[in-house]
Amino acid sequence: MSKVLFITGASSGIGAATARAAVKAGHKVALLARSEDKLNKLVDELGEDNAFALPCDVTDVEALESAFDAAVTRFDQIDAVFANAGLGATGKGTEEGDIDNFRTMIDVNIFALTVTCKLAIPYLKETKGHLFLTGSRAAHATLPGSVYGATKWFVRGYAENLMAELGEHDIRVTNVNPGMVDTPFFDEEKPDALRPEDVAGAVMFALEQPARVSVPSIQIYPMR
Ligand code: NJP
Repeated sequence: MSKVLFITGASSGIGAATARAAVKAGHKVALLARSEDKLNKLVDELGEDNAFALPCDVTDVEALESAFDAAVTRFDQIDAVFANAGLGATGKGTEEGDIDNFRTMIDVNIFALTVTCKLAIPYLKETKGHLFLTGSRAAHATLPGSVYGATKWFVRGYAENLMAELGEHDIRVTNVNPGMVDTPFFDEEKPDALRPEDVAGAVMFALEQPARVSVPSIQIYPMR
């Protein structure tokens, strides 16, 4: 059955790969990110019947609300929301880290993700839908002084709390925890890392499970 996915962080990396995998599987996608040009290119690639670009900064609550409205106006419903936008792995700890970077990571990885999940709930209640949150292997490790890692520990704990809240509405929650993935998240290529398509494949696996099956957490790591 065709589903409608609302994907943040869809202009590149894991979000764009998930959009491609979803459309290939016969689903429709609403695509959010700030880079309008990249979203428009992806819509051209995926087809206007299947994909809808919603350029916005996810830290802007009103813009996010409008994006949900526009997605439902366009596709009638939302079956899955992928709160995936995120950034910030500098490898630096708290002493060496940059304060503006701390603020951006907290704004996007924590605040915007939380608002995305909150705004998703009424739509997912209607469809008994599926909420995905992108966490990280960094939430299954201790990285000295890492604020980025700590934002992903938030995602891990928050996903568990959401599962406890949303289960009674038959909304499934999946926390996606990739190891290193070769995406624009890093300035340089990572040849031994996962490819974004690998993570997209894991997301699609969880999405396509029958309603009786919950996949609370995905851990997907490179072999090396
Ligand atoms: O990275 P990238 P990934 N408003 O840079 C968007 C996590 N993760 O796919 O706005 C709206 O290709 C940005 O779009 P734009 C990671 O923490 C990764 O690897 O146009 N959108 C782009 O589409 C993150 O949560 C690795 O710049 C905003 C997207 O976010 C998720 O995977 C490992 C935005 C980032 O895509 C996707 O990252 C891991 C804003 N304010 C977890 N700010 C890894 N790559 O190794 C950013 O464990 N975006």
